Amino acid sequence: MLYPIQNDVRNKLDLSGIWDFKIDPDEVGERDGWFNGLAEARPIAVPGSWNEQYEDLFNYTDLSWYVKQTFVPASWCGQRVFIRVGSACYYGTVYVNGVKVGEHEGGHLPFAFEITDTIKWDAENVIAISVENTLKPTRVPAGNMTTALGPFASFPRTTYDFFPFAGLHRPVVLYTVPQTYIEDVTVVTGIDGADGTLAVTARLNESAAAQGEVTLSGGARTVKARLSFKDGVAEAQLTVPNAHLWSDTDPYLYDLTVQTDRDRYTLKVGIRTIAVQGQHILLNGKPVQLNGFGRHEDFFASGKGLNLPLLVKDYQLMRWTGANAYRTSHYPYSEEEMQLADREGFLIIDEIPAVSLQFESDENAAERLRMCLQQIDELVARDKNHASVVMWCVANEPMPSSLNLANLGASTSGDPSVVRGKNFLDTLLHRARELDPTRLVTLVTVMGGPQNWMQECDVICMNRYWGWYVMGGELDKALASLEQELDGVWEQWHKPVIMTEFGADTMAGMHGHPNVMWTEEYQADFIRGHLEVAGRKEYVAGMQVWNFADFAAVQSIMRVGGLNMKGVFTRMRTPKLAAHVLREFWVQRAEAAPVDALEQAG
Ligand code: BDP
Repeated sequence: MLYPIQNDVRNKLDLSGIWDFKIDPDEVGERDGWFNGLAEARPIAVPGSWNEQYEDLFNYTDLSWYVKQTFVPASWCGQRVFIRVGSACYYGTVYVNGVKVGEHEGGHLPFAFEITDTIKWDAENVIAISVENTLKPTRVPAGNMTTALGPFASFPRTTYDFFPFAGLHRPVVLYTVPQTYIEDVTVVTGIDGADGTLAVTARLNESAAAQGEVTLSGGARTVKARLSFKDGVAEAQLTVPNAHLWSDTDPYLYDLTVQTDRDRYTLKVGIRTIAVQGQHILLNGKPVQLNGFGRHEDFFASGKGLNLPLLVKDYQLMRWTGANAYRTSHYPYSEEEMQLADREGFLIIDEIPAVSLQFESDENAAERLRMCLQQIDELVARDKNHASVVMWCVANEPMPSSLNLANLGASTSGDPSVVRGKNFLDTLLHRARELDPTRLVTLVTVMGGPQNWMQECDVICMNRYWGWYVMGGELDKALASLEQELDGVWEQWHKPVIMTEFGADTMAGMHGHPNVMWTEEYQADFIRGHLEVAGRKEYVAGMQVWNFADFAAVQSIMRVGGLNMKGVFTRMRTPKLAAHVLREFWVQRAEAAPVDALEQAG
């Protein structure tokens, strides 16, 4: 799915701004024609979650309506017009001038509907979008599950540890394309000696025959090839002599333009390869470490809404720590963020919203599987051309019913959800691999989870809380257990290992000597200890701290002030002591290293 662009043939109108807003807890809006306008509406910002914009809406996740009036430029008449929503969390229904034009299930991914015939050219158009994020057991991620958690239950009742922010989280735009237009472009890059190769596939919206051209430009060089569309599809191979490769340390991007006689589309392309060999992940044939964070789209007032200044600031702070990678825990991040990752040279593990999947019954599993497959399809369609995206992640901490943190070695045999989960997860991994054989695929495992769920992964990704949820306060013992477990995992799989989560809740400003839990010293020592263990293991291909910054979680006795405080930065982005530890390992030690040890190892 192409990101809407403005050029000489395509137009776009961003409807970000203040919209009218009204909650609809009794679900009368459709019957009463709220899509024509809202009585007694209040203003709300789009993009943004509604929960932090109004205190009385904080815990509200059910149906709400957004309305905006806009003229459409008369000069667009004769072109095809689409409305595109970057993310409606969780279910969005779009109306234009009273006509329902489409609906979409699942947050964090874009969707678009053609509205050419619904537009008024001589008057304002009424755009209405209803959104609801009701927590339901069959949704992905799931909520309102019946569990026996008692006092440990959270409010709202999620199955996951972040606030269920709701609303239009990313821009709503109108855009145009010509009658016959370039609907999709896929670019696969490769390296042949000093040359770069690009296999380009372009698809039109109709199965027409047409002629076109693809051009790659960058620096002083331009490379072109003809595109002969047959049944709406054309393929071309480009070779770039002495290519300037893309990497985390030198994120060079070319401009790739696909052109027909009617349409033109340009995107940024980085030439790079990603692969696994033995214990290493190879970027452009050389071992690379994916060091950084698990993160969240989360901030004061904007909630999960796209917040561009925050995005730029977060990239700067991540770079300051020396990070070169992160995981889009626990859902796809904005397209703007992926573009920035290409430009700034971050290596991304790109994750669908399948957090804390459970497999308690065939019926619920089937419903969730349908949704996860849709999310993989939509994510790959959206992000397949980003150089930064090196790995697809199909689940975070899926768990069997018999999981017992208090007894990690407990046998799960006889638990039908283990077999159900294995089939489910294999299906997801296979789908991702089939859609995109050029990237790595993985899932992220939970402490104590079934070993064989990792079987089909290219890279073993582990979330481990030795020294926090297990052996809290006993760092030496915890780190010994970590080391033992890591070696065991390597022995079993002989695949590169990334620690995708390890972290300790830390109240900024709380200090202690000795370093008791919750102090900045404990978090600093905890992270130092983990990085030291990892530094002794050749097969560890990345350390990703949980979390980059403190973030809004659900209320419970586990979360002070409703925040998960495992950030190395506070929610306001002030560094804790641990941020300096990361800088010491990832910047100072790296700079002090006499030769590139990794390259030598390769
Ligand atoms: C892991 C989850 C993550 C949580 C983290 C924690 O993947 O979403 O926030 O634990 O407890 O299990 O801090």
